Amino acid sequence: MLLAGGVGGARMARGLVGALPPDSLSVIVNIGDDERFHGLTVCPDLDTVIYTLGNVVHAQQGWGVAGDTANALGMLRKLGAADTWMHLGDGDIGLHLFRAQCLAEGASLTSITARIAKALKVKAAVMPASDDPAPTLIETDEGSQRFQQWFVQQRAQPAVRALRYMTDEARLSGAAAQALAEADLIVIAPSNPLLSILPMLALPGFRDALAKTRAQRVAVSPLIGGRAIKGPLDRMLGDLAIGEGNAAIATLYGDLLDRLVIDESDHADVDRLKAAGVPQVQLAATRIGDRAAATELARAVLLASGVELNHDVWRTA
Ligand code: FO1
Repeated sequence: MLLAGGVGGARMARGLVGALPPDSLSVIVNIGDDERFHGLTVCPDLDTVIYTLGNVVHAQQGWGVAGDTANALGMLRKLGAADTWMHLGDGDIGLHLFRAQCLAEGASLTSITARIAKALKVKAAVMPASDDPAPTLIETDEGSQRFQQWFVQQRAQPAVRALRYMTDEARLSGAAAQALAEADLIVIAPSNPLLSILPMLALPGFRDALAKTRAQRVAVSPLIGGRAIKGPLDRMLGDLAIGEGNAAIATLYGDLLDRLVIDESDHADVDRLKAAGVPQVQLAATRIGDRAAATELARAVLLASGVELNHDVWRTA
């Protein structure tokens, strides 16, 4: 079972699918980035995980559909539509039209996501953390921004003064609660904790489910040498005075972890992390450069957890 958001989360999911019997993996995905564009509900983290596991993702970008055209977006721009800074390809819009139709018919985001994953030949169970909208708002000196407005339109430049997880009206979905209760191992992907993981932990019932589960709970740090591999995390930690490096990650996850996986180049952090209360610290190669690296990292995490590996994959690689 994986908790994921963003491109780092999708790549970790792909690594786990390479190391496990695919139908033994559930991926609970952040919905705090979800936003409406042109009347359609866009779920970037769900779609990025599904496109990645369905092997159709635009690999260099990490999101969107490989080889996608942008004719619809071109027409929207010609018509002077708002928010065309969010690059939505034609194939991607096809998926958003399908999701909008299903939502209009009263289907839950969980059931729609399962249908999309099946249609795109994704074997892992991919599910939203909640069926209810729970947007993440970014407070900057210019006021409160929707996530994509800050992340994409403003390229995450404005300093973050606070984050608001609008989760009061939302609930942990039944499917996600069940997956958390039944898991043997819960891996928190090397996603941005502030933008992809904490929005899920803020959902009523999520932290409680993580505290009560019998599963081992392992997080992979998204930082190497205190630097984010991708995205604004290290700058945000500074803006929000949360600390830096792996110690800041341990602080953010608090007592929800049984083990923190950090990059082998950060071996000097081990004693300090244990002194700060992290029960176990594992060293691994956490840079997910390509599919092989993602599978290698997944195997290292699974082996340390004593989880039965998918040996024929093991032999072939
Ligand atoms: N990221 C960008 O930097 N620019 C974009 O225009 C953009 C469009 C987009 C469309 C659909 C989608 O699923 C993701 C998209 N992303 C884009 C990535 C997205 O903003 C991020 O992946 C997440 O929201 C944060 O991880």
